[in-house]
Amino acid sequence: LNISLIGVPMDLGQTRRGVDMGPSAIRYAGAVERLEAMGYEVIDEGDIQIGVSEREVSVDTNLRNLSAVTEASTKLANKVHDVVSENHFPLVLGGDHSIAIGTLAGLSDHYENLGVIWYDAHADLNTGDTSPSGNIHGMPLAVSIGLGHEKLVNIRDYAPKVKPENIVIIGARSVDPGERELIKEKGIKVYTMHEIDREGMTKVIQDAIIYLRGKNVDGLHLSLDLDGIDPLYTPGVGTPVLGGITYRESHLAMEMLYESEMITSAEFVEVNPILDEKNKTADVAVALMGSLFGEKLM
Ligand code: DIR
Ligand code: MN
Ligand code: MN
Ligand code: MN
Repeated sequence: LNISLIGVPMDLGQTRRGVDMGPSAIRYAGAVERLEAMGYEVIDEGDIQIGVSEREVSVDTNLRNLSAVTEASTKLANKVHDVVSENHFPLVLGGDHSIAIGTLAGLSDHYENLGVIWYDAHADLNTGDTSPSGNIHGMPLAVSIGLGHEKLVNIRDYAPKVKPENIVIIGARSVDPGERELIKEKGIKVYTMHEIDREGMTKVIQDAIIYLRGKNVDGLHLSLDLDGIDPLYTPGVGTPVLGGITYRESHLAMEMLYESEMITSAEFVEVNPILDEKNKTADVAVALMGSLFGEKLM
């Protein structure tokens, strides 16, 4: 298996600076070396070029930096599409979570029925109407099911990218009222921290795999927001929320996903080295990549 690493130094989907250095931080933490040591061929495709921040919110939308995010998402979508066409595994490094709009737009037309695991403290299901912040990093999952600004929804000229019933959210503990409505309305599968505490991560991942197999997904994307993990382990994120998934539970989750042989693409997002302690968060991202790609002690 060849792995194509794609960096996306995007920070325009939210308002804290520094997350654009995420791809560098993850490379510095040894992502390429870690995967090569496991026998994979790794092609570092470099970084997607990101435009500049629009200082004013435009008149027709409350979405911040809509043009720049649309442009970057389109470039990323095209890159991801090319990489999958070559039969490489796309491994996308963020950057804020708005980049998932591009990743999913590039992935989904390769599949009849793409599944998505959204590992996150948040649901990222806001639209311009429900967003409390105007930050596009809180919207990528809504965009991918066809809801939100048409510029984002129609990237690569098709929509929706993903069916709501093919999505599984894991680790949610900060969900906005409009997002809660949408989860109910669309019947989106969510394992909150409550289920993880109560049933354990083993059961949660087993159930998620059974659920997605039942939907006959023919590809499975892992979108891992480092704020899904407790800030004790990953402090270098823009919107930390206490009470998150532990380091060990996350390794277990990645190991079980590897064993499922279902994962066909992944992204690691929201690593912000300015807010971090000695690159701890990028180190965790790389360690989790190890488990996701089958690293074993014995
Ligand atoms: C919040 C925060 N729900 C928003 N979202 C974040 O702005 O829409 N997503 N941080 O990862
Ligand atoms: Mn090749
Ligand atoms: Mn997120
Ligand atoms: Mn989040």
